[in-house]
Amino acid sequence: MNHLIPKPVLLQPATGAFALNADTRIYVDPPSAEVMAIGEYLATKLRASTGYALAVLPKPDRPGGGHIVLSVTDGDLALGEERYELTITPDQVTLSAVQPVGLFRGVQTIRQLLPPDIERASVQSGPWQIPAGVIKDRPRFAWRGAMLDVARHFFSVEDVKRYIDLLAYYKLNRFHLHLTDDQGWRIEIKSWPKLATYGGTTAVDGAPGGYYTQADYADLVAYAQARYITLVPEIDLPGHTNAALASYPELNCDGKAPALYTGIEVGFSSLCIDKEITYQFLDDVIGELAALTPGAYIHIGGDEAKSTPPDQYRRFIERVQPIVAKHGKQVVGWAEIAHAELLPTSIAQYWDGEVIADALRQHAPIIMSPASKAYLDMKYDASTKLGLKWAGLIDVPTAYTWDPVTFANGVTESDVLGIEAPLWSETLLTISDIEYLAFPRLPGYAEIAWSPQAGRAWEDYRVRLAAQGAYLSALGVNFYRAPEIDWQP
Ligand code: TNX
Repeated sequence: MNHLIPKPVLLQPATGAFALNADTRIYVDPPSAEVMAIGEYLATKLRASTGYALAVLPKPDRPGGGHIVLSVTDGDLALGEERYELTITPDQVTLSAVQPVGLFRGVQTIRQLLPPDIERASVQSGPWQIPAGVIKDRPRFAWRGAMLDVARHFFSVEDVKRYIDLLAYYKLNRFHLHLTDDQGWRIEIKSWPKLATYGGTTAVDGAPGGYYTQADYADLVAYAQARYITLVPEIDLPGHTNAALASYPELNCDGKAPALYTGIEVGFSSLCIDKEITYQFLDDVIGELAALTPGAYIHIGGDEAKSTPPDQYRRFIERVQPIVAKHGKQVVGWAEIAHAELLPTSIAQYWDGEVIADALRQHAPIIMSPASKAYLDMKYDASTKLGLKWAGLIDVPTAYTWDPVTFANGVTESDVLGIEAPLWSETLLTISDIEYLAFPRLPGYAEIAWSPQAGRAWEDYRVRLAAQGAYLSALGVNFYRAPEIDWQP
């Protein structure tokens, strides 16, 4: 039981084990469509490797022994909507939660308590034992995120789904999709079609471009939603907009469209702040995106707007926020947005340097993504081929050993909404590249976001991470065998 990541709040091992067998059923209570779907999700994960039928059924009055029971029970939501309790005896596995989402998080714990072969795609020999004990668990932070940049390089719907699956496995609940940048616009906007059909054709260094149709995007949103992950789409503004400026000359102050861009410089592009059409454009783009996005948030970027004069930048951010609000969404932006007057609901995402003071002054909730700790695109060490190093080298201990609350001066626990690990894709071409930089650092971010700070220590974590290696292998993840970890075969 001692290899779980993220580490549960409370774990009491007992003697004996529950054994999954050909007669095991998954009983759900209540048998609503939502809870049945969670039962099916668990069954699907377990069927491939066990070969068992694992029927998902409404819980009968007398379930008898040998089964897994998932129940939503009454309880105070104020104590944590995602919390769950898992009791394993040789006779039964009982997972209960106050909300379906808690069951989904607890199901990930069940997966990790089974032997690593459980994650294989073909039938394995077992045996399939779950050690007896009790777990009571809930997350530290409400925002436990990962970001993927699909603008510098484009990734298929299938690749993105695989990444979402891996985030779900570590109990993350936000997936931030960086959809637009200088090198490519990746989401179909019906009222401004050339954004995707022209602005989406390029990527860094002449790699193939691409974009998500609105149907593709809706598919990703639903896929994340089925895993209790909120997709947070980002349209990066007012800088990082060369692909848009190249697609529509009227968005440029001089009325001339620049060429498409395939380099990796930042800070050279800006929307035209004093043209009204800019705001018509934003209303259309944000309107279409909001209509496709059930989650509460739209990320407006706001970073590195080095070609937008400061006064214009402030005016711009102050005009964009009400547009997002009008379409029923809450603003998230890189922490620079706090140089402007924020709406009371706007969230600031901290990434580097001095810019946190303005966010604190305005009492904006803060997502901590400090580049020197949480940037998945930084190299592990000087010999890492993929990735960048402007924020430093981030080995696995460095990625794990920080506290989001004490990291930046002046921040207190109540300021911090949570953390997010961004993965920028300048150097990444394939899902295998994504996996190599994300793993094994991502499980550490998941633990920082979920587990109480007081229970976290590197020496304990490194042993648990070593055990995770077998699970990552079984999942087929191309992870970096960090030298600080005694990986098990
Ligand atoms: C900075 S972090 C950026 C991105 C780059 C990244 C590369 C941030 C908000 N902006 O545009 O892709 O560095 O690490």
